[in-house]
Amino acid sequence: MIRLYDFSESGNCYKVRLLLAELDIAHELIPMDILKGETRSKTFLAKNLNHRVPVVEWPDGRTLAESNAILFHLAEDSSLLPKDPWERAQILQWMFFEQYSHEPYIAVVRFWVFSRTLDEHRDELSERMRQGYHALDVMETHLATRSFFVGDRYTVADIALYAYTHVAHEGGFELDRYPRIQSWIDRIRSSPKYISIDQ
Ligand SMILES: N[C@@H](CCC(=O)N[C@@H](CS)C(=O)NCC(=O)O)C(=O)O
Repeated sequence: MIRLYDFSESGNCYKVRLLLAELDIAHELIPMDILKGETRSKTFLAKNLNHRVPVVEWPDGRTLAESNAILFHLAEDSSLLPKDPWERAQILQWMFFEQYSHEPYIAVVRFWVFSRTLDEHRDELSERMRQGYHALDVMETHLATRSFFVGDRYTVADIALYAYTHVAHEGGFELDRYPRIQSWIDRIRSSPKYISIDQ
């Protein structure tokens, strides 16, 4: 059985938990407390030199880090990852967008709130919020003509973007401004095997 090294509040880890639930993949959860530096132990560094969760470990000892790489690998041969090369490239486009233009703003501000370190980051906050809103604007515009991000069906691109978007309000982002994103959130929540971030 595979193991998921996990931090429950992390959207990056939730992406993997959601995918595992959607695909009914048996797994063991290994909770890690990043606030206590547990991902910096020698044992964990042997699994991911970059000291971050999520990490998935296979029974033969192989490990894979980076949430979106994990989604891409675990979803192979499922309905969540199309076979078509053009659609796969579009999925990667949105996953890279998530990591470069979305997560560093929306997830990071939420983490500052969660870790009660907002005051230490006051000087960076308005720029992070501006860039986070830009990411939400891009998503809202893209969803004007489609129900999901790629190929008009639920894929790993949606899971990657959903994880931090649906909790963006926890960082102070006003999701009420984005009706199409809200409808897309509702569509993902209505998937029969959906689990919430705190489940
Ligand atoms: N790009 C990575 C980011 C992973 C990441 O930032 N993980 C955080 C929790 S959300 C972490 O483990 N931080 C612990 C640390 O920095 O020591 C991914 O998508 O998996």
